[in-house]
Amino acid sequence: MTDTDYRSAVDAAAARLAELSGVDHHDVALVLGSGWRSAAEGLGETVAEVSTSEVPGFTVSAVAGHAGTIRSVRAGDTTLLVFLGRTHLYEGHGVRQVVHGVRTAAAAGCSTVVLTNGCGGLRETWAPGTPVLIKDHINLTATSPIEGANFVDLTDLYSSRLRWLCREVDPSLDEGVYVQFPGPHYETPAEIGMVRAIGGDLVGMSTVLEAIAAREAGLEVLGISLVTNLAAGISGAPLNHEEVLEAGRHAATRMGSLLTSILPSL
Ligand code: 8IG
Repeated sequence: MTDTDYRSAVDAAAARLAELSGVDHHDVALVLGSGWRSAAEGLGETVAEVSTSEVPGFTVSAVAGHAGTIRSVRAGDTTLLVFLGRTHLYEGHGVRQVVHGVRTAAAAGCSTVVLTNGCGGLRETWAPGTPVLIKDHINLTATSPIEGANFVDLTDLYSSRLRWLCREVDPSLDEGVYVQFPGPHYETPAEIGMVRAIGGDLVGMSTVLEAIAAREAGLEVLGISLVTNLAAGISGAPLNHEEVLEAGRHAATRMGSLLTSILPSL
């Protein structure tokens, strides 16, 4: 891979995925973030499971709870490409690595991507385990996955059509603005005060760069956050990675049925 071309790496990844899975076209990509892993069970019939280490261009993750696996799943007439785990910006491998999965999904034929994450919530009514639809984002990473002078429009990035479909399935779903910080440290209470002031509702360390790359690749994007903790300074208690993972595990059943009911209508 040269400095100016990621295309060949993406095409190689999609070709290898087709070869390993025996499925040459996928329809919908699903990226499962922290706490979403068990939501992958029951989505459909797993046709193939490959490790990201077998597919060109993926970095191997070292964070607990973020193992890199890609599944090809048949759900009725839809073929899903399910990414269990993602590369985060804070791992330091660069933005291309962060968005390699989304670009590979587009090259594999996907026209829709569902980006999920675990995050901190700013509204006290969002108890740990509450899913929230992402309606927009604020990018505080100071970077972009777009290379070159491609002025990609981000209006309605988080498809209002797909959010509407979700709320038809589950009218109790709230919506919020997701703010991506680089991490890996959590925010200070003062930073959460800033997030509130600029209109953010959810804070996390993923999703935004992937959503931008997905839009550039022409995909329709659905973003769903799972609030696993109140953002720093809201409850007064310190944030703990194990608690965050535990809240996710508890909410997984609800997330699984949410995904199962919306995927057929995507
Ligand atoms: I899970 O409170 C999870 N990920 N930045 N802040 C940020 N990322 C998170 C948080 C949080 N909780």
